[in-house]
Amino acid sequence: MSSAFVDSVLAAVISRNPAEPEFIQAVREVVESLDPVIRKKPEIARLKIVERIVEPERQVLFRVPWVDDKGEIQINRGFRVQFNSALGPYKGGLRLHPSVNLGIIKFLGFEQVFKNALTTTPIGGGKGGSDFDPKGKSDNEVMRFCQSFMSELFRHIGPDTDVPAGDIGVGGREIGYLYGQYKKLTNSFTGVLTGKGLSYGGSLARTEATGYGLVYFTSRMLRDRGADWQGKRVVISGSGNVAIYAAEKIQSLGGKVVALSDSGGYIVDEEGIDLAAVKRIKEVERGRIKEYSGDHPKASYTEGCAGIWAVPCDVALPCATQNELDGKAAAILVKNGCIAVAEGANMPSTPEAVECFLASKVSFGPAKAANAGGVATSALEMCQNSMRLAWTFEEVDARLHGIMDNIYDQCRAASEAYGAPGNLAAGANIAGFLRVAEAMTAQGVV
Ligand code: NDP
Ligand code: 2IT
Repeated sequence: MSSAFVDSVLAAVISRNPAEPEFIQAVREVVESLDPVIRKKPEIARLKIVERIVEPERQVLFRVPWVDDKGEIQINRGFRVQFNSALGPYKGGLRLHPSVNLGIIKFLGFEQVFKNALTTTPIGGGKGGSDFDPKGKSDNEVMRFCQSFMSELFRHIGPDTDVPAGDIGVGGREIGYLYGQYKKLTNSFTGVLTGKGLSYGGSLARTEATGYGLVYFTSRMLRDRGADWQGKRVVISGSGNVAIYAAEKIQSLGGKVVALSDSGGYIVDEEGIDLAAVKRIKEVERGRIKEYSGDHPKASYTEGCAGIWAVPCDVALPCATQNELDGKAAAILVKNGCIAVAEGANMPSTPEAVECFLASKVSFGPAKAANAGGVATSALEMCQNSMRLAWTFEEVDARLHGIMDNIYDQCRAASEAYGAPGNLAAGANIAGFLRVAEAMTAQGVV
């Protein structure tokens, strides 16, 4: 829905942030759903909360020089966008991928603000990363890059200021190197990064949290349709951290994951994906999903990742990257009888795809709600670090489950209170926004 208010906010964002299509897309999606909020609460417009919320509090861009194994000097660009600290220290991941630019980090940081608000844990929103490509690099090259990246980043972060974590291309190995360099430069052992190894302050269940949380959220979507995971055919894009642990939880609940992908292509295994093999290929060998078909002769591999949405399924979970599922793919999913789509990745569905799901009465779980389990568990890691205590896997998982249920309830309640019953995308935007807006209002014009 559009109004003079929405149009004027969007026009200003577009003119101030040209050439940042992903950021504009993310802002448009949120701001358009705020129309009923502005009508009900005129003080939001008077205090210019929306106009303030679309402007990052601080953006840091820096040079990241490092020396490769051949002795050649390489130069990458580093980013940290500290978007909003109304609810707590900036919190959000670091992405290492050649496609990274300021607009992508801003879209991710903007989404993170509302996602983190939905978790109800005390964290603001931020995001960072670099156009460094970890693929094909040696461990030593990755270490030298991470050390150089942290040599600048360390002055901008801190356990009560800004707490980065992982995202695409940043897992346990990278967090370890980043943490080591931070510790050396500051001579302090703090909870400044999350996703740490268990031997130096990490939390049990953080590795699993985004995927498990996504499945807990989707379980609620299915329950509202009188359904569960038993016997469901599931297609998951990606084969990284989020995809693998979503698949693991689905299998334990009786669902059958039949397809996974990476940026090269996708595999289909009608017998159900052998997750131990995927973990070996992806987590241990850092290989390609194509290798799965080598020792699984009944499985097929298809070049190109976009075709995965044509594999018939009951539930689809896009868990790779932004705009990976477009209107055409959405229409095919609907035609094949898909009943639920939940976003493990950030903004994986294009606006046309979201429109198609909503119009076709497919249950749709938006990223900022459905994938919030990762950052929620990061907040639990911060909490354990502050207490200098470590909870059991069961304790962290139970808290995660409770947080995902609570996010689902917030989304549903907001969708009903603001005239879009059952539209969880609108509900997530409104519930997340209201929490940040209340804190910003209380804290004055800062
Ligand atoms: P990983 O790096 O572990 O895995 C990423 C997966 O997505 C890989 O299979 C990768 O394939 C694929 N992929 C990445 N970029 C592209 C692309 N441009 N086209 C096609 N496939 C691509 O990352 P995560 O699993 O951690 O992250 C996946 C998504 O989930 C991202 O959108 C991230 O922002 C989001 N997310 C992550 C959270 C976390 O805690 N890690 C929390 C919440 C959201 P390939 O190896 O070929 O590049
Ligand atoms: O998109 C995300 O929520 C993440 N990459 C996780 C961020 C975090 O701080 O754990």
